[in-house]
Amino acid sequence: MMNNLPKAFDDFSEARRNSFIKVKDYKDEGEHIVGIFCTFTPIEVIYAAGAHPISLCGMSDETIPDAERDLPKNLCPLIKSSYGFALTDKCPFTYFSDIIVGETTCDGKKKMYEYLNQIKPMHVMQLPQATDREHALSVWKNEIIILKERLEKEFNVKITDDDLKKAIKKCNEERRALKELYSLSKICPPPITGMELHTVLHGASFTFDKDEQNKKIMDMVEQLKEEHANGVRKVEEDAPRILITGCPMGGVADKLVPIIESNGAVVVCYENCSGIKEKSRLVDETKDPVEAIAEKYLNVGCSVMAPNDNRIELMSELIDEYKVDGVIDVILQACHTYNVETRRIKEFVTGEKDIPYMSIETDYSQADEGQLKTRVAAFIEML
Ligand code: BJ8
Repeated sequence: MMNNLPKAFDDFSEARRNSFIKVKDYKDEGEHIVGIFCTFTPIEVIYAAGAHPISLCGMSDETIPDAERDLPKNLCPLIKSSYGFALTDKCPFTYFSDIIVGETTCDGKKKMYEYLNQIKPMHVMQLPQATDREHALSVWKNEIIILKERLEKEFNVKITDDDLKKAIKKCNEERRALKELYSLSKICPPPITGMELHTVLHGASFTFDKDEQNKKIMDMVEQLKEEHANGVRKVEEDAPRILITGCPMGGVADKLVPIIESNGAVVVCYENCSGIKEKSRLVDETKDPVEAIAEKYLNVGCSVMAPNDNRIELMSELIDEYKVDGVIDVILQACHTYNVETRRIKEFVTGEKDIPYMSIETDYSQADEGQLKTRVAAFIEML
């Protein structure tokens, strides 16, 4: 693979580290930071309150032994790692958060929030997982209003409909720019590798200045398209095209994606929360802002929803649009909802879409690297 990365790529690979400094600057200037954990968090409400949302999801096993003093060993690594960072004050984002917003998604997360609330003020949104759409929508709308009122009280501000509309516009602009970026991988062969794509998406989730970020992304898209048109190729024409689905990839991408790509395949699409899952649908800018925000987030195809038809619907579109040759479903150890859902995903992928599927259960350690290399190589061999 050729290494012709646009200059802005370095900014995204350093974005998380740079944000550590930025978050302190914001605090020194009296601005507010809101820690978040999940794709269900309606970040528009946080922006409308004049605050900065930042992801607190733990992505390394460094703090897991500390977390296991309070939490069971057989719990998802994302939950343990996140809690461990808060417990040990090792994450500046958690340390500087004025308040943390969580949702009642999986059981492990919502029970962990009870302990996290002893370290930091928390606001937990009750996520309706009901199948009755009208009922769920009215509950979720109400939860958004309760969040709005909590932030107004915490930060002594008044959030107007106009503030919400401006925030919706800002978030939609970011979604549009990111869509342009990951849509590059629809090209055969893609002008960007899966690891590069992950690096930019990951970096973007830690970038505060969204206008600057959008510009860098659009410049990068133009540059990569131009190079591709001029015959630059970093991926082989016949490289098998992989879609990754399942749990968030923050803590496993550095281990798994290089294994996939060093075996001659290329990751063209991340359907999960590290990628397209939240970005694929915009918030309707023409509707009442609370209603529009509620509708958008309730459509997130996460396995905590039952039934989770939205995941199947999005995967179906993505498999076709990205001309996917094989699907890898990544399950973090002890994530029951994604683990249970593997059967439905496998049946859909190998049945209706008629392409190969494999599931991988892993954690943040390097212990299974050898086993992953063997299994992934065998999977790619048959594509
Ligand atoms: S919208 S995927 S970010 S809940 S992996 S903590 S589900 S046991 S992270 Fe997630 Fe929101 Fe869904 Fe996305 Fe629990 Fe599973 Fe762990 Fe998970």
